[in-house]
Amino acid sequence: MERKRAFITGVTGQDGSYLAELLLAKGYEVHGLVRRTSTFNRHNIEHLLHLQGLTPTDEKRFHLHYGDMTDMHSLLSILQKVVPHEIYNLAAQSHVRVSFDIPFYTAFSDAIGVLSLLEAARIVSPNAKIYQASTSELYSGDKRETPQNENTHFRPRSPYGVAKLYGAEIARIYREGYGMYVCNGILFNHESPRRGENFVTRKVVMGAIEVKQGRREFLPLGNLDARRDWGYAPEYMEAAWKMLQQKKPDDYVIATGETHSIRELAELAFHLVGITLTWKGRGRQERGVDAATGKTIVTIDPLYFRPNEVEHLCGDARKARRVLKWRPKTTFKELIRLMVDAELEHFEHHTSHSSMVLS
Ligand code: NAP
Ligand code: G4F
Repeated sequence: MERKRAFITGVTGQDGSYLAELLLAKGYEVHGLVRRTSTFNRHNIEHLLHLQGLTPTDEKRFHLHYGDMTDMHSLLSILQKVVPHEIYNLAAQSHVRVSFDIPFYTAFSDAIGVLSLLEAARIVSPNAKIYQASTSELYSGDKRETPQNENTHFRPRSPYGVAKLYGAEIARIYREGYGMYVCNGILFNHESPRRGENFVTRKVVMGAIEVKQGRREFLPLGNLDARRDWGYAPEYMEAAWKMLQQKKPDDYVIATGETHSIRELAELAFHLVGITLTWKGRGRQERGVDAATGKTIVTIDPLYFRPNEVEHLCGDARKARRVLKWRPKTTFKELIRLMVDAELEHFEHHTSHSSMVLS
């Protein structure tokens, strides 16, 4: 039987690397889109590249192709060459606060990029099943509208969210208009040791360890009261794959159904490294204090505030549970613990400081 071929955009990112791992384990031939960069940024997929070619007869099942979501010609020519059975569009400028700094670029890659890929697929690979990485940032985060599910109305609050809304809607339009197999995975926040260092879970985990080890005095954060529904990234990629194995394409919310504030996240991460965090003061003067020493170890820095905030996210993934037989396994506490453990192991081997200036 012919081997299944998958094309993954965003393969160097957190999700793309886990998805590549998953599909290779399932026997797929995997093709990933990579951007040309001056310094290599393939640390998330290095282990997969090293897995192959160990002997001259090794079959090569993981291939990388240069291209960019803002360059439709590159997408067209890769699809023409690969003719994939499945396409996973994970590439995006994925940082919400940064999208306020670079709204045009965010729109080109996260909105028009989706259109380019769909149009390229429609022309050269119309039978491919397509997964579009949609997001809980489509929702307003209004507390009165939680938990959010597939029927909750969309009202994005950032340039990122509105670019992703275009992506989600154009994906639906290609499904309904052209009969293409296109699914939106409306994924709530999902994290892992491979999470980018300027997303809050990884930043807090790294910061707590650095404070504990005396590498930094304090950790600057933004809005402590926002709430997120955090799951474990590899499990969410399993859900993405399942969406493309159904008879009919559809949209699915993927979430844990549990929500926690940034404040709770900080308390837990510091607790896991042996520090009891207590809070003093209010508003911008609020600070996190080490209960044992009285030292300030968390501060509020307006640099990390967003012009608009999605305050409250909590997903209702009952449809995915019913149709895809998917359910989250890793709890919030287990997730943060596994991130702390991975970071401690990493710190043992690397001694350099992290940089959190632009998080
Ligand atoms: P990530 O770690 O930031 O990875 C983003 C990937 O997209 C990277 O491989 C990046 O390449 C690539 N990329 C960015 N702009 C590109 C462009 N113009 N052309 C080609 N590639 C480009 O993101 P993630 O957390 O894995 O998320 C994967 C997808 O799911 C994203 O679309 C994100 O918006 C969406 N999503 C994520 C979450 C979450 O909680 N993680 C939740 C909902 C939706 P470089 O390595 O070259 O930068
Ligand atoms: O970790 P974050 O930057 O993730 P955010 O904005 O929720 O976006 C992530 O999840 C989305 C799914 O809902 C994805 F679509 C998106 O691509 C990305 O993966 O921030 C989480 C929360 C926010 O409310 C933010 O205001 O943490 C708050 N926060 C507080 N202090 C901070 C900080 N966020 C960051 N990045 N850095 C801080 O210092």
